Amino acid sequence: MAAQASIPIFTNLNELYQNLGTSLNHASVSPHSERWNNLTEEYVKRFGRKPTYIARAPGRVNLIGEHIDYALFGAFPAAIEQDILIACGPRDTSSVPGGVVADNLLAKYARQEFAPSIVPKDLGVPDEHVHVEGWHLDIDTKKLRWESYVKAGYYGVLNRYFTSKGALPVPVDLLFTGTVPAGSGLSSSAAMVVASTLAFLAVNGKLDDSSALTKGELVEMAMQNEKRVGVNSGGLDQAASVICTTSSALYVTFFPHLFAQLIPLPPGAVFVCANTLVVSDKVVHARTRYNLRVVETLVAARVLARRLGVKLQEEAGGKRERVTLRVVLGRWVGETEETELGAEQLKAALEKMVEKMELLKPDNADGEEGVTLETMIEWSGLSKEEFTETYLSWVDVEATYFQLYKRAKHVFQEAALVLKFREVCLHAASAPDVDGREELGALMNASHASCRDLCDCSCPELNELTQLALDAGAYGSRLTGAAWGGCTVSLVAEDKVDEFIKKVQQGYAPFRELEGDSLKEVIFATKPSSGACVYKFED
Ligand code: NG1
Repeated sequence: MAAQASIPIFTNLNELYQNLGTSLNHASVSPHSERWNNLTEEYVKRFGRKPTYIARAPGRVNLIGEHIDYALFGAFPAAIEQDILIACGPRDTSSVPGGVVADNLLAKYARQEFAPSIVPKDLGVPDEHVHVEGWHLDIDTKKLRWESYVKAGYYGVLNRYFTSKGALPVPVDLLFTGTVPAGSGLSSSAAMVVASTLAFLAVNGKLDDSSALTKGELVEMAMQNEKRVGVNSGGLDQAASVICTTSSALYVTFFPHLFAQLIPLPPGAVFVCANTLVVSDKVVHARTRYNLRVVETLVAARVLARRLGVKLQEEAGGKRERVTLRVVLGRWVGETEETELGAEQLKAALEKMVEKMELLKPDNADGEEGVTLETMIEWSGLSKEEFTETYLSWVDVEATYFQLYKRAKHVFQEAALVLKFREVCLHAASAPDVDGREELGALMNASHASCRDLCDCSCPELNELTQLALDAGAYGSRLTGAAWGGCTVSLVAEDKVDEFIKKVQQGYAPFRELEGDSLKEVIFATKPSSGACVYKFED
């Protein structure tokens, strides 16, 4: 299975470039070798010696399946060519153990220096048995700071490999460069966290032996790491950034555990990303947007379970189960460990469940089918204290009306669209006379409508750009990623890409004056790229 594979380590640059795949003409990346060489030369200038590794992690475009990964349903991303590269190497050993100097080729990201501090657990036992309670690195979860993603990547490595006092992390110099536009829904954050995690693993010698992490384990680690930045994300970005390959998209699910399947896309299908140029800052708006969606879907799951008569596991000590919509669905149709739902059964169960959504509608139509905090608590069957402890103590959210009905309906409908998308791709791959592009386009359009109307994560510019894309001949078009800005993704016939880009450029005012590289940066065709890897410099 794709998640069991090991993380590729290259010692030959030609092999590495081949693994990255070929760029389409429209892709906005400079030739691979130039970027990699330039990064290495800059590293030598800034740190006085060659790096020992370069870690690479790509961004991703999610083709379908938005805001459902944290409800543990599957999504369908593909890695893109745009990526984060980190040249790294140990600094001299007289430096603070584990200390980090992180520099960025982009001058607006100022150099950062930090070191983790150890919190010892038990000082009364001999040194080598002293276990480290944890590591501390200051991460400001209220502000967007580039080094937060570096620290997040470091945490997982520290907590997995440096838990006894005998072993200390080496001091490290890092130099970053990136082509994934920030705040654009193409997952620059996950690419930063995955690449940082890989860089710290590599420099500390944790990728070299047979016990090195698998791709799946790296995904799990990066998922935990990214939560430290203050966004309670699911795992789709990290999975795409780590597991994808050049020829396929990835069907990735999270229940009962991470499962990833590489799925070929139909021939002649090209996905074009167009950036609205509305920057959506996930961290700053987390309390009213992303994290609010996470809480709304979790509370919806509890209320739904109660109304459908689905059992919740409440522990004797008073701990309440924070059940997800995927788990409620499974229990509702009698799924057990032995009878895990296959794709067909899951699709049927989802369609049946969508019909039950009226159960989450309030009697009055205040707040567009939303409910106040008081009503939500009452519906949950918990006391105010229990509710706060279960749903609000670990996350900061704010709303006058909480939209349980709309969010749950979106999640179930969108999860079914993903399964249909996967089915069409598999069908097209097995029957060469089948052209699945019309069908895929229609599924993408349905997904955009659900994101816009039920998940409320679109914005006027995204709606305008998706409409322009359809008018310009796309089979389908939708927002991608967390949204409220960022990019659209459109399915376009390979031989129509240039014409399509021209039409969208003329239609979307912020693109009209752009040309050359500036235009390629905001609208570009992408082909699935390969996931994260490491280049090791040989002496
Ligand atoms: P982006 O587009 O990277 O902000 C976010 C989450 C995903 C997923 C999508 C919505 C992070 C790191 N990623 O993606 O897990 O929930 O939104 O489908 O927050």
